[in-house]
Amino acid sequence: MGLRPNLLSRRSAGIASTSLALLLGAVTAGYVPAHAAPLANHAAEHAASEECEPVHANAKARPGSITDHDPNHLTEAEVAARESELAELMEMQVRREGAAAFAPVAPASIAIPVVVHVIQENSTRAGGNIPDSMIHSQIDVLNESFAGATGGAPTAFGFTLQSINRVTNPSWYPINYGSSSERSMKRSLRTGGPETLNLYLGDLSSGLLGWATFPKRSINKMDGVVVLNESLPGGTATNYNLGDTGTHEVGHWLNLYHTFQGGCSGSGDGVSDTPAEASPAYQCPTGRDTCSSAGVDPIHNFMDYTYDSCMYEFTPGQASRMLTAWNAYRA
Ligand SMILES: [Ca+2]
Ligand SMILES: [Ca+2]
Ligand SMILES: [Zn+2]
Repeated sequence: MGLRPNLLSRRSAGIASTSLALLLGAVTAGYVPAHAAPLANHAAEHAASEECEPVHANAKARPGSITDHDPNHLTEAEVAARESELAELMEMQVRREGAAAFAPVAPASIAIPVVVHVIQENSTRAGGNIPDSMIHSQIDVLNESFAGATGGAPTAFGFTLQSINRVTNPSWYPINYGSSSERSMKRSLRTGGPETLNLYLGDLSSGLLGWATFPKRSINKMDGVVVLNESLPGGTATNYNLGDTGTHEVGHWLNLYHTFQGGCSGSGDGVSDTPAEASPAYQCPTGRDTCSSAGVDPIHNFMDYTYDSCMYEFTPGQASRMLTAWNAYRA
C-alpha cells in the first residue's frame, strides 16, 4: 500500500461500529479510509454473520487528513448500549459472587496470555516478516505501559507471550479492515478463551495503524487486536514505532474508549479522571484545552491519538474501568 510510512499516524479515528481501527492517517487531502462507510452500511454488512461484531474502529490517521470522519468513533447510542450491558453483567455477577467479584487487585496480578499471529505475504521484511525481537519488545512495552512504569497509573494487567504463530497467506495480506478475509483469518487462527489476547500483525489496509474489538457478552472468533507490524518497537512507522499502538488497542480490548469519546458533553469516555476533550489530539500539542470543563486535554493518555513519544499514561479511573471489564467479560 503506497500510503505507508508517511501516512502512518494512528490518530484520526472514526468508529465504524464494531472494531477499533487505528488509521495511519494520510496527510493526503481527501483521503478517506476504505472502511469509513456509514455506520448503517457497516452494520448491515456484518449482520449476516454471527461472528461479526460491531467493531468500533479506532482508526488513527495523520493530522489534517480524515479527522472529520473518525471511523472509530462510537455513537452515543452505541456507548449507552454497551454501558447498559456492562451494568447488567456486573449486577448479575455481584448477585452471584458478591461485591468481591469487583474488588481491587494488586498491580500486574492478572497475567494475560498473548498469542501473536504474524501474517506474512512472503518471507521478506516488506512481506511482513518482522523479527521475533520486535515482538518481544512489544510485549515489554505492554508490560511497562500497563504497570504504570512510563508515568501513568499501574493497572491490574501483565502480559505473557504464549506463542508466535507465523502464517504466510497472501490472501490475508494486507489485513483488510472489516473484510471477509479478516474474518476468515480470525476464524482460522484465533485461539484460547475470552482471556487470551490474540494479536494479529501485518501490513494494514487504508493506512490504518490498528484496530481492536471491545469486550462483549459473548466473545467470539472476531475478538482480538490487529496492529500494523511496523508500529512495533523498532519498526519503520515514523512517530508510531514505539509500540504504543499496541498499548492503545489493548486498551480498547479491555473496554477503554478514546479520551475524546463524546466530546465535551455527557459521560465522555466514562472515566472521571480523564478530562473531556472535543476531538482527537495529534502529534504532541502544547496547552491544548478544547473543553471548558476542568482540566486540560489528556494528550499524554494512551487513549488519545498523539505520537508514541507523547503518550505514556493510563489514569487510575481507566485502570479501574479495565479491571471491571475484565471481571465482567474476560475473567
Ligand atoms: Ca473523562
Ligand atoms: Ca478543559
Ligand atoms: Zn482507538
